[in-house]
Amino acid sequence: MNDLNAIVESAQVAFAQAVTPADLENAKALFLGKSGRITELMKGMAALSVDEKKSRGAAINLAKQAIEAALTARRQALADAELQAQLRAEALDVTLPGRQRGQGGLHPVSLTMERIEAIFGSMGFDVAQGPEIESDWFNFTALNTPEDHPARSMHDTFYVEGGSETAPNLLRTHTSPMQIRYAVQHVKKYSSKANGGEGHGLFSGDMPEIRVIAPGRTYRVDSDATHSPMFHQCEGLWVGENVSFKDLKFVFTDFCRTFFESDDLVLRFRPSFFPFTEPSAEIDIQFQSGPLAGRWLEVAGSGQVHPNVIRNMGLDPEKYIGFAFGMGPDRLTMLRYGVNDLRLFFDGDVRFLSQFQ
Ligand code: 2NM
Repeated sequence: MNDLNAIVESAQVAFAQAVTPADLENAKALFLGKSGRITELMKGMAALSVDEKKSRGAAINLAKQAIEAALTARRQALADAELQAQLRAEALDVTLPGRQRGQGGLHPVSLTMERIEAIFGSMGFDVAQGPEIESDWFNFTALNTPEDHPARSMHDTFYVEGGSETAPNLLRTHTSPMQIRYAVQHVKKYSSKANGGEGHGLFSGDMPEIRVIAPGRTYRVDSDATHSPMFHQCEGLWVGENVSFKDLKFVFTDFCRTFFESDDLVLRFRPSFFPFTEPSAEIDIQFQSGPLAGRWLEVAGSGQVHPNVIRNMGLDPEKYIGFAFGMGPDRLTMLRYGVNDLRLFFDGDVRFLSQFQ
């Protein structure tokens, strides 16, 4: 019987040394396979007597059962170990915070535009938007800009293919053409024979005042640290029967103090020239506190709308008068947030842009 015990023991050792299921099946073949140790012993019984077969057979069967039991136990142990390894590998830390979805936000210049629209909106100004590809008429002629004005040259203005008397042929260099479009629509809406013109085709009847701002993209042939070929503008227009420079001063002072959240901010109107206004003035502001205190900063151009422009709106300049102004939201954004390079606004770098959320 010692031989059988020795076989069982060596099977247990072989099974214990198997570290993978394949190892284990190979070890099993050595003992229980077709030419394994146990099978060989069975074959060796052929020469034995009937009695000897009985006792020897029973002993071999016991050994075989012991080996099968060891095999089953080892199979289970390897399967358990594999499951444990898999569970460890696939472990989830359910206490980790989830990954947040990136939140988008408005561009700093868009934030400024919205701010400008909200402030002027609260003062009763409408917001008008229109074409960026304009005709020569709306961009220059209607705005009293002479044929030989340098702004019309190809060094300053982007011209596009085609173009005729009525067709668009350039990228607007300011948003004032939209002021003309808006005013013409406004005048058409209120003019009728009942309260209409005087024979010269110009409207001198009753109408609500024109109060509008035109924010949007504008284009000029210019590119350096402080000029971008595409930039933003917001122009304002207030036309009525009794609108004066003092209204412009009041409205723009109120706007600047609200926009910059600075109640003691001071304005200065400096004489200037624009073809579409007469008289004209640059508007400078001065902060009384903060990093920019004491310096005069130019923020807008302005003036009383030229009678020729009033006429091109379809209005009688003997009756109607108004003021207009134009400012650069890109520059206002730089001042408000302390940004020193205009190009940062147009690079699209999220590390810069995300700071405004
Ligand atoms: C400026 C400066 C001064 C302006 C004039 C007009 C219009 F349509 F009434 F003629 N819109 N905007 C204007 C006046 C714009 O920008 C520096």
